[in-house]
Amino acid sequence: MTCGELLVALLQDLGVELVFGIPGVHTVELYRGLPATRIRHITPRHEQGAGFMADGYARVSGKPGVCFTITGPGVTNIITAMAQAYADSIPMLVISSVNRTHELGGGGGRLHELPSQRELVAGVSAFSHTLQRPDELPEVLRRAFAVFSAARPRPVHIEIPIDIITATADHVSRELGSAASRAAPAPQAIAAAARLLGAASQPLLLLGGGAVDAGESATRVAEQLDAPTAVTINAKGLLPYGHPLALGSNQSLPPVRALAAQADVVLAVGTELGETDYDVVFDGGFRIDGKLIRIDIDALQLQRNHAADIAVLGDARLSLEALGAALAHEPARPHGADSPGSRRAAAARRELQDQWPAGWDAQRRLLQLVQETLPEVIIVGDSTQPVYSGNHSYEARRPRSWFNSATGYGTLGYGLPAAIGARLAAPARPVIALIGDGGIQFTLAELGSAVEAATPIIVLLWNNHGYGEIKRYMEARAIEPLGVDIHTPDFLGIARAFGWEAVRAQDLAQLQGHLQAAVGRTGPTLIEIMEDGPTAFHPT
Ligand SMILES: Cc1ncc(C[n+]2csc(CCOP(=O)(O)OP(=O)(O)O)c2C)c(N)n1
Ligand SMILES: [Mg+2]
Repeated sequence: MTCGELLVALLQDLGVELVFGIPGVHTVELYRGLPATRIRHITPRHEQGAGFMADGYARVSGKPGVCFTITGPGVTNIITAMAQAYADSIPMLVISSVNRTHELGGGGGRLHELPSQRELVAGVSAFSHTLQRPDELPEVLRRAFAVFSAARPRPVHIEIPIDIITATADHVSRELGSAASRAAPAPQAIAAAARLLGAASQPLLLLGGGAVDAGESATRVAEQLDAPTAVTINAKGLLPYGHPLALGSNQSLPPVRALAAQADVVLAVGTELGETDYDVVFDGGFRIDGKLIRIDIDALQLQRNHAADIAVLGDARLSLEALGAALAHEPARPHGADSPGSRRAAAARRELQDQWPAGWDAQRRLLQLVQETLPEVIIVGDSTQPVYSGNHSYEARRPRSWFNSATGYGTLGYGLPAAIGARLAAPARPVIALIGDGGIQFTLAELGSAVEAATPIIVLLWNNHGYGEIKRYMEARAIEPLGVDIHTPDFLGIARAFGWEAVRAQDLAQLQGHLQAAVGRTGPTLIEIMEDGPTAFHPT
C-alpha cells in the first residue's frame, strides 16, 4: 500500500463520502486507491469550483468538504474558496501534492513549483502541514478532524510531496483513535452569566453561525429571557419560523441597532460581531452600551470587536444547554406573542418593514414565492442584489438553508458551485443558486459539472447587464461609472449548450411554473430574471 492509497482508506474510515478535485500528474497517485473505496469523486472545471462545492457541501451537511488539488496552480486556484470558508468558519480539507521533499524551496524550476506553497496556503488555513513520512498521516488527519469537530471549524491544508505519495505505507497503523469531545463551558462562567441575565430588564440575544447546531437550546434561552433575537446570515433558521422574538438579520439597520444600544444585557453566541452582519453600511454604528456576555468556541474570537463583561469559552450548544438549565432557577418571565420581549421585537419588525428600500420589495416577493413554492428549499447565494436584500428580509425555515458569499470574504463566483455541493449534501431537497450576471461569469463553466454530477439544481439568474452594486456605489459617490457595464452573453443559449433547461420568467406566476417544472426534472434548470429591458421581471 502506498501513502496515497492509505490516505483515501483513512478518509473513508473518517466518514468522507465525497472528494472534489481535478487530477494532474502530481496527484494521480491519490486516485489509485479511490475506486476501492465508497468515496465518490466529483470533478469541477476549476479548482475554485472544487473549493466552493466543498464549502456548499459542508454548510449543508455539517461535515468537512474534501478537495484534492495538484501542486502550484491547483493550490493557488483554490485559495479564494479557502478564504471564503476561513472567513465563515466552514470545515474544509484540502489535500494537495507538492514537489519532492529534497527539492522544496529549491527554486529549480520544477513543474508546478512555488517558492513556498505551504506558506501561501497557511494564511487561509487553521493549519497547513507538509507530510514528511507516510507514518505521520493518521496523526495529521486526526488533527484536521479535531479542528472540524471540536474547535472553530476552518480549512486545513495537507500537502504531500510527490516522492512521499508513492512511498510504501504498509507498516503504518490505520488506528485513528477517538475524536475529541466538544468543550463544555466553565460552570462558574455560566452561573455568572445566568445571574446577570436573570436580572436583565431589556435583554437581547445575538446568534451567529457558530450556533448553527444549537437551534433548540438557543430558542429555549431566548424564551426564558423573553429576549428579542437577531441572527447572523449564517444563523438564519435557528429560531422556529415566524417566532415572535425573531428580528431576522438586520443588525446593520436602525431599529435593531436601537434595541442593541438600549439593551441592558446582550448575550452573543457563536458570532464574530463582524462587519458583514453588524455593519454592512460601514458606519461603525452598531453599539452595545449595556453589559455583554459572549460565548464562543474560539478564545481569541471572544476578545475581538467588542469587549465582553463575561467571556465564556465553550461549544455553543453545550453552553446554551448549561445556560438554559441555570436560567430555569431564575424567576420565570412571560412569553408568547404578547410578552414584553415579543412586543419589542414586533415593533422593531414593523419599523424595519417601513424602512425597506423600495427596490427590495420586488426581490422580497420573489424570494417569498420561491419559499412558498418550495418550502424545503436551500438558497445558496452569490453576491447580487436579491441576495443582499434577502440577507435582511428572508426568513429561512431551517438552519443551513440560506447562505451566500456576500458574508465574510465576499467573493463572486461562489453561488453556482456551492449550490452543486449543497445538492450533493441534500439530494432530496430543492437547491437554488441565486446569482447575478457578473458573479456567474466567474465560475460559469461549472454549469458542466452540474450536468456531470447529476445535481438538478436551479440557477436563478438576476440579470442587470453588469456589476450593478458597484455601479450604484460609484454613482452614489459621484464617480463616473467605469468598468461596470459589462458585455453579458446569451445565458439561456449558454446554459442549453451545457445541457441545461433554460427559461426566462417575467412575472411571479411564470416563475412559479418554472420552479415547479424544474423540481420535476432530472437535470438542472436556469431561470433568468431580467432586472430591466423589454423582458423585465414584474413581481406581480
Ligand atoms: C472576486 C471579486 N471581484 C470583485 C468583487 C467586487 N464586486 C462586488 S459585487 C460586484 C458586482 C457583481 O455583479 P453581479 O453579480 O451581476 O451582481 P449585481 O450587483 O449586478 O446584482 C462586484 C464586481 C467581488 N466581490 N469579488
Ligand atoms: Mg449584475
